[in-house]
Amino acid sequence: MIEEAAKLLARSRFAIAFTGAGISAESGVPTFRGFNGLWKKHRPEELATPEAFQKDPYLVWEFYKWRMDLIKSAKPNRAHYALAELEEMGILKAVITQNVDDLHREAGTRTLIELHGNIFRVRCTSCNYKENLKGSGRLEEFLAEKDLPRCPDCGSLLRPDVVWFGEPLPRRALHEAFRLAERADLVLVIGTSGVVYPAAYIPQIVKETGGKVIEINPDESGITPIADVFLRCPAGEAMEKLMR
Ligand code: BJW
Ligand code: ZN
Repeated sequence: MIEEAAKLLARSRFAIAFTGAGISAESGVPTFRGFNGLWKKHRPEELATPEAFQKDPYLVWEFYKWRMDLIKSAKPNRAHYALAELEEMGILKAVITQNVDDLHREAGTRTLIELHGNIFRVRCTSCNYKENLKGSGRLEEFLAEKDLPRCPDCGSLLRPDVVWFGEPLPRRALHEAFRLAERADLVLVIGTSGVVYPAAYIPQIVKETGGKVIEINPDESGITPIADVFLRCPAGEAMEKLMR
C-alpha cells in the first residue's frame, strides 16, 4: 500500500494536500468529531454556529479561548513537516486545510489555503476590523481578559475569524482551492472525516478530473469510497513511511 502511494506521488506532476483535524491529533489538538463531551458536555458542532454566538457569546468565547490556549502551545508534527518538505522538493503545490490551528504555517508550508479561517485571528461583528493576535503579540493579554472582547474601532463584539456552520467560506480561498483541485493529478487527503461541505468537494473534484486520491486516516471517512489508495494509519506514521 505504502509502495503504491509512493509510486503515485513520485509520478505526480501536480500534487496537492487536503487536510483536516486528524493531521493535528498527534500534536495534541483534539479533532472535532472526536472530542464529544471533552468540553463542558457541549458538542463542537453546537458551538461553531452563528446562532450559538448570538444566544450566548460568553459560552462561545469561552470555548474558543480554551482552544486558543490549547493550540498556542501545540507544535507541528511529522506529518505537517513532511508536507512542507514535499513542497520544498517541488512535488506538492499547495496545502488546502480545513484546520484553524496554524500548524501548517508553523511547519513551513508556504502555499497554504485556509478554508475555515484561523483561530488566532479575530474580527469585528460590525465593521471591517481584523486582528491577528499572534502577529500583534496580544494573545496572552486577550486570553486573560474576562469581559467579552470589543472592537477598538467601533465597540461592537469581536468574534473568532473562523467559518461557522451556515456561513460562507472565504470566497477567494474557496475559488483558489477549487482551481487547484481541477489542476491536481493527485491529492493526499489526511485526517478528515470528509463530511463538511463545500470543503469535502475538493477530493471529489480531483477524482472527477482524472486525478488520484491517496487517503491517510486510521478510520474510514466520507472520502474512503473514492480513494485509490487508503493508508489506514495515523498521519505521522504514514507520512514518515512515504518520505523514505
Ligand atoms: C486522524 C488521526 C491521526 C484522527 N491521523 N487522521 C452539502 C451537503 C450537506 C450539507 C451541506 C452541504 N453544503 C453545505 C452544507 C451545510 C454544512 C455542512 O457541511 N454540514 C454537514 C456537516 C452536514 N456546511 C456549512 O455550513 C458550510 N457553509 C456553507 O455551506 O455555507 C453556504 C452558504 C453560502 C452562501 C451564503 C451563506 C451560506 C460551513 C462549514 C464550516 C465548518 N466549520 C468548522 C468549524 C471551524 C471553526 C472552529 O475550528 O471552531 O470547521 S466545523 C468543523 O468541521 C471544522 C472542521 O474544519 C470541519 C471538518 O472537520 P474535520 O477536519 O474533518 O475533523 P473531524 O473531527 O470531523 O475528523 C477528524 C478525522 O481525523 C477523523 O476521520 C479521524 O478518523 C481522523 N484522525 N486521528 C490521521 N492521528
Ligand atoms: Zn468594529
